[in-house]
Amino acid sequence: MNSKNEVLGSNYDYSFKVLLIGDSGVGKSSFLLSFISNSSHDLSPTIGVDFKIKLINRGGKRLKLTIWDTAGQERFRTLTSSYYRGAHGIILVYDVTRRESFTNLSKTWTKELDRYCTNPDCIKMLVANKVDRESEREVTKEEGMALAKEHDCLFIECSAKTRANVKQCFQELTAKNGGTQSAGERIYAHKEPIYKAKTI
Ligand SMILES: Nc1nc2c(ncn2[C@@H]2O[C@H](COP(=O)(O)OP(=O)(O)OP(=O)(O)O)[C@@H](O)[C@H]2O)c(=O)[nH]1
Ligand SMILES: [Mg+2]
Repeated sequence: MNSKNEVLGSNYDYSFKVLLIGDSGVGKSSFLLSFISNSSHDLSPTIGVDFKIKLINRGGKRLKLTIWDTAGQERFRTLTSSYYRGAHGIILVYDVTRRESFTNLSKTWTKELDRYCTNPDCIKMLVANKVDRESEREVTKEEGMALAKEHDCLFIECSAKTRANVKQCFQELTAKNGGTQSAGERIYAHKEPIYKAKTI
């Protein structure tokens, strides 16, 4: 049985709901595609909300990740707000080559998160995407780390295009007992994630 069928057959121990948020065009869908299918190609803006499932191994347990990919466009904001509920992990994405996508995190996205996220133990991860475009960078790594610290987020710099640090991002997010230092900057020592045990 392949992993897809295992998921469909509910062959997992825990489930973990992840939400991707951030401005339109920062690369949320590309990031997810890069994690799920090992590929990257140009995508159209997301309409509403999409989701993907991936089964990973964590400490000998099978963890089912359900990753919700929201549209960054403002016209979908009312719809996407309902998807924060019950999230175990939230990934806030910005584009290092577009400062506005970074300032909008403070202006909009962290406020949305505080308003709609119902899980006080939710793990937050700040993702600086498109680091492959280093010559066009507008936001430094230090600025990203400072914002992550301010909002109690983990922090990682990634590229959905080259797939650099994409897998590590999800490993960090779902790491139990503090996880590994690895490529991510562990800014803040989070409590152990509260996984939702499978109910039969
Ligand atoms: N160079 C580079 N381009 C990227 C990267 N990630 C995404 N892109 C490009 O950025 C554009 C927008 O990517 P999307 O993944 O559609 O962005 P999104 O955040 O899902 O946008 P919405 O669905 O509108 O919210 C596409 O042309 C991608 O190919 C990256 O890491 N590096
Ligand atoms: Mg998208």
